[in-house]
Amino acid sequence: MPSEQSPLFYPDLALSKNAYVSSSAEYQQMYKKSIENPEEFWGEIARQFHWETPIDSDKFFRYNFDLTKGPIFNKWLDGATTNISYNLLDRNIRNGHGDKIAYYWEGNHPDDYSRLTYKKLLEEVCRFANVLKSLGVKKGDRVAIYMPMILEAVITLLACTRIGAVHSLVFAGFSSDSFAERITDCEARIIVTADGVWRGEKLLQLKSICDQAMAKCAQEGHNVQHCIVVSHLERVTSPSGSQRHSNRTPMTEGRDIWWQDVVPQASTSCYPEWMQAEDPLFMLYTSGSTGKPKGVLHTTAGYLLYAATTFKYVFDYKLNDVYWCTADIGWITGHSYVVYGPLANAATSVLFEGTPFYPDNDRFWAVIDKYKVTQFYTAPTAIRALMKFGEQIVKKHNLSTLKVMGSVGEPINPEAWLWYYKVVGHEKASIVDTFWQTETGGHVLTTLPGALPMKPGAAGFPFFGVQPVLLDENGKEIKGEGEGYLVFSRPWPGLMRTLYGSHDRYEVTYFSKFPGYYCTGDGARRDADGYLWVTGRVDDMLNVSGHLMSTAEIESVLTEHEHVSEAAVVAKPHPVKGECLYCFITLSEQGTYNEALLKELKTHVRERIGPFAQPDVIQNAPALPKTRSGKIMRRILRKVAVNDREVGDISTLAETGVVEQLFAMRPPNA
Ligand code: 6R9
Repeated sequence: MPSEQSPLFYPDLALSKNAYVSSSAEYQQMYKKSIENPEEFWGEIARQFHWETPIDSDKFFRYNFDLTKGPIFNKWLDGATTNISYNLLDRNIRNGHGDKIAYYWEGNHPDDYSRLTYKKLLEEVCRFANVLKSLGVKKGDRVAIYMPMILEAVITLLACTRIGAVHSLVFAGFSSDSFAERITDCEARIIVTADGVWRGEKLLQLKSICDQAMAKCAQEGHNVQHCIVVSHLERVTSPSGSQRHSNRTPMTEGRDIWWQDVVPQASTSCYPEWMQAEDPLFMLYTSGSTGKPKGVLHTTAGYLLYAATTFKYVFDYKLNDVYWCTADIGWITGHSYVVYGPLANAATSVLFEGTPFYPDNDRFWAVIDKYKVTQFYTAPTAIRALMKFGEQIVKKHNLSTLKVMGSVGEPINPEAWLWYYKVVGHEKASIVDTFWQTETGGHVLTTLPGALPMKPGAAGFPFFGVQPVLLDENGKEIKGEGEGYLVFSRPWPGLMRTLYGSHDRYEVTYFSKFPGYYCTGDGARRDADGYLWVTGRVDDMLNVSGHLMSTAEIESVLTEHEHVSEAAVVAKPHPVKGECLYCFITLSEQGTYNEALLKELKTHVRERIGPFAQPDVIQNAPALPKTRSGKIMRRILRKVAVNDREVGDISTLAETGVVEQLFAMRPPNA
């Protein structure tokens, strides 16, 4: 494990000099203020935004993190009213940024690109807001979204915020089953999607997935009233050349509406709905360790402050910079750092529809070169995948504009960090390894690019207002060097407020393990220099290419198969994906372990959850290692997965012979 012996990498002097925060001392000073005087710290930031009803300083923030003292709550700027789209668009236009580019859109095919200014974005947002209104969408209603990386996706999110509707975006890589479950859970009556999208050379028929999802919802008694469909395929270039794809998806009369039939004629002005600071802004599902997804709910004022402030300081964004986050808008990174954070800072961003590998493996570098990107934000899994193609392909492009490069989604291994730093960033750009979660709304641990030296693999230090604590199993604080559960002892504005429709589950999941603390579910160690190293999940969660999923959700899908009586899933380290799924299945008497069964199971997981969840290995396990109380010992399964016979103490197992049997039965390709 890397440690305090790791080399320190200092920020480039010129970058440091011009940065918002230029030194460790300056960071310490600001951090201290944010902890000791949050009203003043966040109040100064809040004053840069528009409040229709002013902030009541008596209600600046309130919280309870201790279940023994009553319900858990966390409120910021209660009583103030505002509208997010107004702050992101109208306010920036009033400040003279109307003609500034909000997004450069870069299509899957390099021939397809466009751009949108702040002024035009506001017009489009108003148009679509008016369409939603005309379909009866009101403040507080949920709108489910299943969209690719196109400008209409951003427009849809902001149109919801314009009228106070709560958006619930589902990553367009989830299966129809997963989408249906999420539509029903949030009771959305309106869906927004596109007919389809090219991802590399693959065509994804998004609207047919929505059709299947809507049919499933109907079976559950939930009827979707309208599905608005962007006609996208016929305006883009297909991989086979310039011919357009005009195979239009079937539309259900009375329910389905083409975006292009209703949006262009709608009015370009729409008065914003003034929202209470604590009114819901959006929900976003994340995997829960019981298997049922959790609808993480973020509210208005606090989220705005936090997304805006983290974006500004962590990427050190200046007005002429061009910023690019490669995350899909279906994930929290896309919400906070493709949409809300950048727009709150009047930033110019790249919105990229494609993949790093199309038309060639240098697409990321080509796009950075094309738009002269200054801040680039991606995931370790992408870096590891691109490292394989060597340095030459990177060097073909001019990447000298890069100042800050971010990493997110999982711990970054030092090897990938060094490659990113040396080959992509020319040892000049600072790396920010941002640790955070869907639940935290924005970055909570990172270094600031001009202020603090970096250590490859360490997330670093808390962002302003964030107070991390390491606890041991008994809840005792580990001060100084050491490793433990990563928890937070006080709220910051962007921390989620509840799980949609299930405040009990919210309290139990995040606040019951250690009274008084928000529990991340990750472990971390603090080194002698105070750097925090996130070591990964301590609960039953898996992180495959930055996609978080629970063992329980995969296991329950595997056991849906009539011949699988029991399943246990563990993470196995993977050179590109970070982790991959290693599954153990116990078959029923009728079942036979063969190629056909493995194929069926893999397809089933893809269909029920999504392609990203496909198992890499499925091993036959006549029995699973269990304690006498029947608890599966995943610790042992993780050893089997990596073929490490140092399994440690197995005396608590009901049957010790199981372990040897599992090692003997490892599939040859595992
Ligand atoms: C933003 C996002 C959250 C989980 C989190 C942790 C892992 C994210 C990380 C990281 C180490 C980093 N994670 N960033 N681990 N270093 N820089 O990814 O949200 O999808 O909710 O995942 O991802 O395990 O708990 P989300």
